[in-house]
Amino acid sequence: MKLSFRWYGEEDPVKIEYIRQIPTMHSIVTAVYDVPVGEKWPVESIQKLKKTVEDNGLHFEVIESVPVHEDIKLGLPTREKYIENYKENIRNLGAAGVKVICYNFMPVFDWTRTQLDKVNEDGSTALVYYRDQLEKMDPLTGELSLPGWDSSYTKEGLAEIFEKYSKITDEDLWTNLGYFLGEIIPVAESAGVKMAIHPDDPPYPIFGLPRIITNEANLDRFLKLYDSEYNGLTFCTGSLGSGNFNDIPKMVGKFASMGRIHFMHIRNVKLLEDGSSFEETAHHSSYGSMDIVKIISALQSNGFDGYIRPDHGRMIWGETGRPGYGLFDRALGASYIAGIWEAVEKTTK
Ligand code: CS2
Ligand code: MN
Repeated sequence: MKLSFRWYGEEDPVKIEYIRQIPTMHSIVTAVYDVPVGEKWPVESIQKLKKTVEDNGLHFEVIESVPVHEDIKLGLPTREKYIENYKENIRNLGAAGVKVICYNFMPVFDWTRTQLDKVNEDGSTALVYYRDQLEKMDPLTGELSLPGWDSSYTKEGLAEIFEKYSKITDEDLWTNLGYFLGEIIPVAESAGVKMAIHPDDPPYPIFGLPRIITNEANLDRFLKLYDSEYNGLTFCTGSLGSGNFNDIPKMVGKFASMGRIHFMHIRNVKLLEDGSSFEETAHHSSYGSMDIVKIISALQSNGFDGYIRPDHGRMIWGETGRPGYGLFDRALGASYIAGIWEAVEKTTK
């Protein structure tokens, strides 16, 4: 297992010098952030990022994310140009030593929460998703501001994209994803880069938009769309785990044994009784609905040797900055993961 940590580049309030001080840290997960979605990343930007990471004693092997242009998800004729750019990005990243590229296929919105600063009893704050709050939100009024999505949409732009998606069914999205994989996976194979789709978060439709990377049956279907080791998964325990229909340790074991998990995002969520609300918690199993020891045991007993990063943390010790992506709680999560990994390894051999 290779322990890794997400870093948002020079703009990130978390310093890369601090990330390297987390025990057993192996690699930085990052991206080129100043290029619009769908365009080519300049080779100089990739090289600069690689140098910064390597100068700090860390590996530059995982990219999160190379975002997929909406025209590809919508299956529009203009997708061809964006797919060609995507292939070029895969080739250039592979040439720079990148081994895994994380991406997602969620229409319009990436991860969605209804509140970014819910105060816990201990004074820390966390990201939460409450169904009743979501039902009151209307993205088309233009007042919505969500952390994980492209804030460059204007009110009109958003209305337009919703109109385009109103004609897209789940089956259309599957077809468009299959087409995309058919184009990019052969390129990934020859570039030596494993593609790893991130599941939808939360794993059910929101605002009437289709979502398909949500559960075990759909992950099976996804892997069969293009049967190659290079067509794999970013297994995010928090995203898949916020659907009460997903048995996370079982799914981790199954997909790891198939050699199709290339990247793990480990975090905990506490599922609330209504079945479609949840709170992000500290990583420790006792705080949420995920059993992190079972998850790590399932990885080890099925031969997982990919990258793991702690996913979203709470804000603790007065830290401010990008919600979910502070240094402190994610560093605690990284140490917790590394500790369990060592314990399971030493007690099962
Ligand atoms: C999020 C996402 O849960 C997560 O990991 O931070 O933004 C994630 O990076 C993307 O969905 C991956 O494409
Ligand atoms: Mn994730």
